[in-house]
Order: sequence, then structure tokens, then C-alpha cells
Amino acid sequence: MKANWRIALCALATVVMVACKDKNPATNPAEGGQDQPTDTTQGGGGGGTYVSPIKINDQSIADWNALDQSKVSVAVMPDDPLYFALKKIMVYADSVCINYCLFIDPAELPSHLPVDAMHIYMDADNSDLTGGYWDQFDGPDQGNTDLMFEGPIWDDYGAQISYVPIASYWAGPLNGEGWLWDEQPTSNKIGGSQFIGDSIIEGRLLIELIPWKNWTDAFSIGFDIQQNWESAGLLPQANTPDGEQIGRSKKLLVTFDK
Ligand SMILES: [Ca+2]
Repeated sequence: MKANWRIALCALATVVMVACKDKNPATNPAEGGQDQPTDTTQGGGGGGTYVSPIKINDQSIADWNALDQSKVSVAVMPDDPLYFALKKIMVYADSVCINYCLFIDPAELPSHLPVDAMHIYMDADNSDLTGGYWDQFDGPDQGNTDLMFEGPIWDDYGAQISYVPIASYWAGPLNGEGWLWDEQPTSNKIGGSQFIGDSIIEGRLLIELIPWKNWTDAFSIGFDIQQNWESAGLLPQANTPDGEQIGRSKKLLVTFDK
């Protein structure tokens, strides 16, 4: 029974990967091109065909303009930020993909060595009754992050790469803090991204490949770009008018467009 369930899950994952494939596979040499989860249509007949409204191999973010803007969640850097490298984020989620677009300030990330990592924190069930980690987001007593994604956005030589993170569950106490994560190994790449110039990262996470089943109609999300394992860009971010961290930030609420 268990083996059959695993086979079915793997088959489903394969279907999702195929369904998100591109007509024109990306050729990012750092990523090996064909390995990058990409975009749009898949023929093949039978059943519904998913067409991603957001392409991540076209060196453009124009397709964000075609979205129903009421479905796009946006956060911008506050007037008095503590972290300066992340200026704006946009997030759009449908039934297949969680898409994001990040506007960064490369001048605030002068060195990519050691590798700059990006964390994505997600209250994946939109509930304060599960999760933790209020170090930077939410809290106190409201830490509700269920999932954390971690991966590099530049490689060991400073070259731009596709963001293919590893997902971890919150492993600490309810609403607790600290760095307590249970890494979920997977052989599937649950995301991919493209750089557009040196100041835009456009990417996605494939929902079926995220090790999480308790989705509801909405989730909240936060992004943290690090340099040398210290935060350099954080959104959403609370104002810090005195140059000190006076409050934690609420993550960005995203409602699925289903
Ligand atoms: Ca939660």
C-alpha cells in the first residue's frame, strides 16, 4: 500500500514537471539548461493542459502586467529599512505554481562569496495555530511559519543561478523561535528562476513538489536574501525609524487564484 502510494506520488510529480515544461527550454549554463523548471504549454491531448501565465525563461517580466492585479500581492521596502538589498516583491499563486518576482539592489550585495543564500518563509496553512520562527517575521507569540526554503542565488564563482531550494518543516515548538528545521530531502527540483539583468529575479515553486498538503485558500510568505549568512534584503519589512529593529514584519498574504 505504501509503495503504491509512493509510486502514485512520483507519477504526479512527473506530471507536474512535464506540465510546466517550456517550448523553449532555458539555457542558463550555470544550471544546465534543461534542468530548470520552466514554463508554459504542453500538448499531448487528454485532460486539462496547464499554461503558466508567468514565463521564467523569456528575460522579461511583462507577463505580470497581464495578470488580474487584484490577485498579485506586493510589498515594497519601507522608508526606514534595516535591510536594503530587496526593494520590492510581487507574488502570484495559482493552482500549480507560486510565482515571485524580486527587485534587488545589486550594490547592496557587493560580494557573492561565500555563496549568497535566499530563504523563503511560508505560513503555508495561513494559521497561527501551526508553525513557529518569529525571529524576523510575525511575533512575538505569533510565529506561524510552517515551511522554510533555502538555496543559493549565485554559485561558488559568483555566477547567477536558478533558485532551486531545499524545503524544511518547522521542527520547533508551536509559535517558537530559533533555527529549528526538519529538512525534507527530495530528488525533484521544486523550483526554478531566471535573473533579468542583475536586479530582477523571477521564479516559481511548484506546489505539488512542495512537501506540504495542508494548503488552504491563502498563505503568507517572506523573502530574506543573505550575504555571508547575514540578512541583506528582507521583505516584507517593518519600518525602523531609529535604525534599530523595533518590530518584526508580517509576512505577505497571498490568496490563490484558482
Ligand atoms: Ca502556520
